[in-house]
Amino acid sequence: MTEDDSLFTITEGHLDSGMRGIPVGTCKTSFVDPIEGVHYVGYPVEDLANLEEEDVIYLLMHKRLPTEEESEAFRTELAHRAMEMPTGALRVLESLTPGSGHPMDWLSMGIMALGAADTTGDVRSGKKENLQPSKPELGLVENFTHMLGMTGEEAERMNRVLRFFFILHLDHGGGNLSTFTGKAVASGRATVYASIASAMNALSGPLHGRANQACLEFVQRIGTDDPDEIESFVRAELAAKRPIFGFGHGVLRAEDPRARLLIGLGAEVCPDDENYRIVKNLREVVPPILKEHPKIKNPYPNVDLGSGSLLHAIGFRKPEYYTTFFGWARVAGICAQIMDERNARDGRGTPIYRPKYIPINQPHRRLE
Ligand code: NMX
Ligand code: MLT
Repeated sequence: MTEDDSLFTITEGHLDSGMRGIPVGTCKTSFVDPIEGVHYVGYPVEDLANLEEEDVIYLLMHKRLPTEEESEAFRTELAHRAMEMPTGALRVLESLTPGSGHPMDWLSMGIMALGAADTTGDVRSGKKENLQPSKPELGLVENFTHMLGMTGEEAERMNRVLRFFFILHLDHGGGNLSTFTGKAVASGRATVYASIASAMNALSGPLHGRANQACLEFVQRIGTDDPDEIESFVRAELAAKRPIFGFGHGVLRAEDPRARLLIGLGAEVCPDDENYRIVKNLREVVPPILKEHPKIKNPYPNVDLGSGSLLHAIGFRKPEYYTTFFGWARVAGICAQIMDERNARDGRGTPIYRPKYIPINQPHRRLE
């Protein structure tokens, strides 16, 4: 097939169908023949069912079965990688009340705790004792700043910026990665908790929600609002094949109105802030540079360009928390879309998501 081949014609009838049969990518590990069932890299599964499980994993990873030596080496490597649970991760699981939740919840939390232990050496402890008692009647944003102990003008400024940020991040269509992921998981009738946890994992990537953290770190690395120095920095990043955070979009082809609004708010609340001044100059300097690369479809700022500098200016000094603020807001949009999908088709709900992947490099094969 060539890039211009038409694979599928989408009609009205395909909409709200859980994307049934609509090709979205290619796959090298397996395909499902409508009659013969699943094939792993070309082999019908019945041919493989009596092999060692590690050899079949090897097949999926390397696209061929291992030799005897490769098989032995692979099993040794897997055994070597098996590790004791770090104590912090173990404590997370031990802290769960016996009998509460489903074992799948424990599995998910255990995996997340392992991931946290892997990046930080151990899981972090919270500081509950520093928080003011919750007053939900204050509303989402104000209760949050109240719990942090903010008062007076500082609280007012924080409330103003956070409320603005919150509203701008609530929803962004159905196809953004986190929303799509949340709805996909929900379509299997997983709980809303499980669906939202999956959505938040999707949001955590630097090309999606974590771009707000990455963008502020980027701004701090630039460290000057001198346009020539900003230009040299951006060109060096592009030469090193690194993304210019805060620019580009999968759908938008002009400056994101949310970027304009956030930068506009910055002019009110922190016009002299060093990071904010760098952001303003990035907004001017970067688009002409990105336009030199015709493959970049949208050279303009996205929502993440200015949000980190604002959060920093109002007192949130740890960029690694910024994506949690994005997620805090986006949960609402994702839940709303999940509810809509659950109510679709007279309450039967959208069917389970099951897009089609076109098999490549998987000729039919049989074991001798
Ligand atoms: N910096 C460097 N390269 C870029 C950028 C950018 N800002 N935007 C697009 N490209 C590249 C992209 O990597 C791709 O390269 P290749 O063909 O080598 O894979 C090429 O240009 C074409 O990409 P597009 O079709 O223009 O964009 P796509 O839809 O694939 O990606 C983003 C959209 C948002 C992932 C991409 O623009 C990007 O990586 N931006 C920087 C990260 C960022 O700010 N993300 C936040 C998006 C908003 N959000 O909150 O989710
Ligand atoms: C979002 O708000 O989710 C981002 O702009 C990404 C997107 O819409 O794809």
